[in-house]
This record gives sequence, structure tokens and C-alpha cells, in this order.
Amino acid sequence: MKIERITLREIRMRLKAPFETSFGVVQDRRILLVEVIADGVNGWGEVTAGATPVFNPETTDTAWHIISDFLAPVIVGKDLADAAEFSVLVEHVRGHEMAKAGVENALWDAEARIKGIPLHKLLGGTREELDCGVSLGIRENPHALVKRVEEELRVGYQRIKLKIKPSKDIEYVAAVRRQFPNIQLSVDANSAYRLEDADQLKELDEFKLLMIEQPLNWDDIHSHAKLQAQLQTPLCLDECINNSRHALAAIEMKACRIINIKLGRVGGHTEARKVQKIALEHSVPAWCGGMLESGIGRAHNIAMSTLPGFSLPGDVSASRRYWDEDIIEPEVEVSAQGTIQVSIASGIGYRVRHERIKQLTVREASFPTKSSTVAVSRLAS
Ligand code: OSB
Ligand code: MG
Repeated sequence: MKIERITLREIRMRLKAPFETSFGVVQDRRILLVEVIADGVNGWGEVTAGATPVFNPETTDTAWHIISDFLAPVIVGKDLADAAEFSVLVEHVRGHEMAKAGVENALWDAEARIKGIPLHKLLGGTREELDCGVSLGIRENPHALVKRVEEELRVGYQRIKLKIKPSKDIEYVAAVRRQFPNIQLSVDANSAYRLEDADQLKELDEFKLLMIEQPLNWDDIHSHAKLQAQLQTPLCLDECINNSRHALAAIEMKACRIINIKLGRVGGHTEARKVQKIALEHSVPAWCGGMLESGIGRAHNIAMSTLPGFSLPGDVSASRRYWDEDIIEPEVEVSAQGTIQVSIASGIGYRVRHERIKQLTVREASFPTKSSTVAVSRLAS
């Protein structure tokens, strides 16, 4: 596939409601979209970095820099055998997985469209319908959280994940569990605890949670192994897993019994498939995490979730939970049974709304840089 052009755009999208985690509150998202044109066909990818480096070290601006100065120049004008070759060509760039994933996934979409097949088929996916869960932000009090859980269950979601942090944990989880004794329930701490908090985390064992996600430091597999040895509840790693080597280390060290796979966090579909394969070979269940994506990132998550290792409901939910208006058509919808029907259209399986994207764009750059960077100054600051 001949890479003719790469266009990088920053769009601003406002979440319907603020989302609170242990590292802060987000409502206004700064999303980078990557559009590639290869063999006359376009493909789309999304960079899932946040505006601030609180989940992992990347940000919207570091990704802009890395893609513009180091990733795009490597492939513009080149003829690639396939999308997977990209990960080899940019191996010399350390880290910056989310920046890489934005470009690589756009190439995967283009490759699938060139071949006229759905992306999930190109990836080797085997599922046609996905089980969906939701991730609920921290609330002002347990009562408010119970109400939110009830609403999501009524819509049909099959698994509820609660964000927790010290002081907003036991009481909240207890309230939800009391009201809903039999639902699939999990918690995500986004690195808010330390190994010394093990006794507090052990109190969660009584709530029969599906998992406790990433309680300890974002880069500390070793301490998670020590914690897992003290808990009955399975640990799931999110932030700690940036590639398949991390996944293997975590599994062999018994640092987790479940893995959350995020395309951005591991650098794109090629590496995500490797993580999936390792998890499957070790009978470690995997599931697809979310990063408050627009429809483009969401569509990629859906395609990835069709792979055999994804045996637990993911955080991939309906567009309407996040946005008044998404940038794809149709929007991602979830059935009353809490499932997503995988699209059989080619590429990511959804139509990208160019006009809508144009309205939301605040800066844009194209490679090769004939016209150089065009700053669209719609915003006051
Ligand atoms: O840890 O899974 C996480 C959102 C932003 C950053 C990190 C995480 C999350 C979520 C939301 O849990 C998942 C979603 O609904 O997209
Ligand atoms: Mg998480």
C-alpha cells in the first residue's frame, strides 16, 4: 500500500457529562484524528491520549509532535506491504504508544478498505456480537452512584465498573452490591493505592468483584504481584501493560489474572493482537478498555474485541453515552441485551462524517507538508 498522504487533525469534543477518576475530572476532550490516504483509499485512526499526562506519559500535544516529526516522515511516500509493517518501521521510536496507534490503526482501516473487507475480518476476529459493560465515574455519594448503576442496568449493560479511590471505595462498592447482589461488578482505581494499602483493598474481597483494575502504580508490575498474592479477587492490569512483553511478565509473575487491552496503550492493532495471543495461551481472560473515544476509536475497539481472547465484556459502550453527536454514521448502538452487533461494512465499518469533523477541527497538518501546517484559529484560547 502506497502511502500518499497523512492528515493530522485536532478536534474538540465535549462529553455529555464530566467523567471523574482518581486522577481528575475530564469533560472537554482534545482528540487527534489521523487520516491516511493509501492507494487512493482513506483510513482513519484516533489517538487516545488525554490532554494531560495523568493516565500515562502521553498527551494530545506530545502525540502531535511525535506523529508530525517522527512517525509520518517514516512512511509518507513509502510503499508498505501491509499495516502491520508500520510497527517494525517505527520500532526505533521509544514509547509513545498512543501516537503510534493513531497512525497504525488508520493504516489498518485503509488496508481493510483496499481489500474490501471489514477490519475485524482482516484482524482475524471471530465474534459477530460483543458483550458490553460500562465504566462509571466517581460520584458525590453512594446513593447517586447506585442510581447511575440502576439506569445502566435498565439499558441492558452486562457488567458495571466503578471508579474508586481511597475514601471513595468501600462504602460505594458496598452500596451498589447491597442493591444488586448478582450483577457482574468490578472496580478500577487508576493507580490510586499503594502496597501499604493492602488491608484496605482486602476489604473488597467480600463483594465478589469480577476484578480490581490497576490499584497500584502505573508502571509497577512487581508490587501488583505482591498484592495479588494477598487477595482473593483477581487483579486486572491496565496502565502497566504497554506491550506483549509486559503482558508475559505480568502473567508469569502472577501480577494479574485478567488483562485490559487498550489499543492506544499498547501501540495499535499489531501489538494488541500479540497481547491477546499471550493472554489466550495462558488462559488469562482479556477485555477491551475504553479511553472516552470518539466513534472512530470506538469502531477500532469493536473490531479488536472480536478476537478470540476477548472473553469478558469490555468498556465499549454506545456513542450516546458520551456524545450528543458522534463523528461516525451510524453511531455505535447497544441492544437491550447489552450487545453490539459488529458491522460487516468494509474497514472500520462506519461512515466517517467529514463535514462534522471539519466543524470540530481546531488545527490540521498534512504530510507531505506542501502547504505546511494550517492552524485553524476557531478557538479563543
Ligand atoms: O482506566 O479505563 C480507564 C477513561 C479514561 C482514562 C482511563 C480509563 C477510562 C475509563 C472509561 O474507564 C472507559 C470508557 O468508557 O471509555
Ligand atoms: Mg483502567
